Amino acid sequence: MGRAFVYVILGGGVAAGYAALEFVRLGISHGELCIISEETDQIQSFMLHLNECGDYITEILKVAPYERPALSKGFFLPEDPARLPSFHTCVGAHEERLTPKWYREHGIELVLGTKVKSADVRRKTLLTATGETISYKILIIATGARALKIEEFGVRGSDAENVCYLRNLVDASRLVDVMRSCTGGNAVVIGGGYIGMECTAALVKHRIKVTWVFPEKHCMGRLFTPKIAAFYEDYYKSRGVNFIKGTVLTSFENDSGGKVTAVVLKDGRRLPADMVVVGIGIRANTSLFEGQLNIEKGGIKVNGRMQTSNNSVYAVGDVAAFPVKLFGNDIRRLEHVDSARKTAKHAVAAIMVPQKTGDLDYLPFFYSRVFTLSWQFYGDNVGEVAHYGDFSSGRFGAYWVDKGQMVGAFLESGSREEYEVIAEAVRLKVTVKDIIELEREGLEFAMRV
Ligand code: FAD
Ligand code: NAD
Ligand code: ISD
Repeated sequence: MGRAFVYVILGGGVAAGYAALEFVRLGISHGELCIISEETDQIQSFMLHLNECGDYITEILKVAPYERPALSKGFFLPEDPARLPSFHTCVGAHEERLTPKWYREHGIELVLGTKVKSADVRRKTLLTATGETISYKILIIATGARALKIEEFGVRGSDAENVCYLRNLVDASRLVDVMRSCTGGNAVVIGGGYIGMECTAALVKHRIKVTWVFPEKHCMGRLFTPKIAAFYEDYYKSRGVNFIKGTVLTSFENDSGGKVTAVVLKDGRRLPADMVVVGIGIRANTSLFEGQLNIEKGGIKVNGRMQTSNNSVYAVGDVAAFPVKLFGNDIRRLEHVDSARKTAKHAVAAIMVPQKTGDLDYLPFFYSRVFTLSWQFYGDNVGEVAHYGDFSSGRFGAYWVDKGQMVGAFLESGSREEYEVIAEAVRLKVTVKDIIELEREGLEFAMRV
């Protein structure tokens, strides 16, 4: 059994949605494009389990591409939380909202709730878990990443009903259910990165007391300086969050039903817990293509047109390792939504209008929103750091300067215009002669550029 398409997108996350919109804008015909994704929502996986006449049910419960960032933000609001269909792509970039109806109207085949088990790039085929072979002329790999499990670090217990991860809609729905059952109780959050930071804020808003545990000296070690981290940590402390740093989890204690009742740390401490959230990083979903395509930095290596080592195959989003022109074409694998959106659009342009499409010129952009705080970062966090502003009032920022040029900029609580100017200063790699003067001038420096 098999079907053939001109274009196939493997993966139905953020990048897939933005790629689909670009395909339509650039003029594909009905029946040319297919998106295959294993992602389901909680109700769908439940129904698939129970139901014999699954076709009708799965048709109405399909999960078309959505804005994954919404899961740790709007989806977790205690009052009036965001639910699909409100955050389908591409609303996160203030573009059209692509509902299942939109895909139907544009003749795009959605093969959802379906995992691709193997790929053969020589034959240009994908084999699904349902036994179907789908062939393509051009493939876009948009398989994203999976959350790392504690078992990969030798700790058991991920399957307990009150241990939560967060990567997809099923995880998010489960986390909401567990949070709602733990109001007034204790949570332990493991991992000091984005998931730890955003989930801790959500737990506090659900009136759960959080102990946040991570191995580094400060939170968000991949991006924040100690001074920036100290501001957010103080804010979290003011909201009742307890920090345990420089250690990791070694085991859980469980009740007779298997539920976790306490977390045991390497430093010997034992933390009573009604629930646990684990956010210890991700691995890009490259396995289908290992041995067939070039891999670098844990991702599928592509050129500036998002093309892999096979001419008919492109890779975008979290799974792609691509040359960042601004950093001298250094190969980077970014794990952020803006990069997923822009690499996806660029790949489609390179496929549909190759003569007009050069190499992507991308300015890395990361952001987060927690409680009433929000920050944006542009560029690269290497070199010397110049902090500026007033850390006590929450109006502050930082610049990173490498070899006399501005390479990175961070700002808390900026206006749209302020974010635009810091982004531009990094894009232009403006020359910085005196770092002390830069610190003194702060935002004014970028405003003058
Ligand atoms: P994904 O969106 O992960 O999509 C990959 C898709 O491929 C999934 O649907 C998956 O099921 C499917 N798939 C994988 N393998 C197969 C297979 N074999 N067969 C079929 N389907 C398959 N970034 C920010 O910049 N700002 C934020 O505020 C932010 N918040 C986030 C909050 C959360 C909770 C999470 C988890 C991430 C957040 N991110 C954020 C990161 C951002 O969401 C990712 O960078 C982005 O989703 C990457 O898009 P993608 O399409 O490459 O991968
Ligand atoms: P992360 O890489 O941001 O942080 C991982 C954290 O886990 C680090 O503190 C690390 O030291 C710690 N850790 C690693 N191994 C550990 C271990 N064995 N035991 C205990 N701690 C360990 O990853 P994350 O927070 O899990 O986020 C997952 C993905 O989701 C990332 O790609 C991230 O970019 C994305 N995300 C982004 C945003 C955003 O951009 N606002 C929000 C949520 C999620
Ligand atoms: O990029 C994003 C983001 O941070 C969200 O919360 O998209 C979502 C929403 O803007 C879409 O509802």
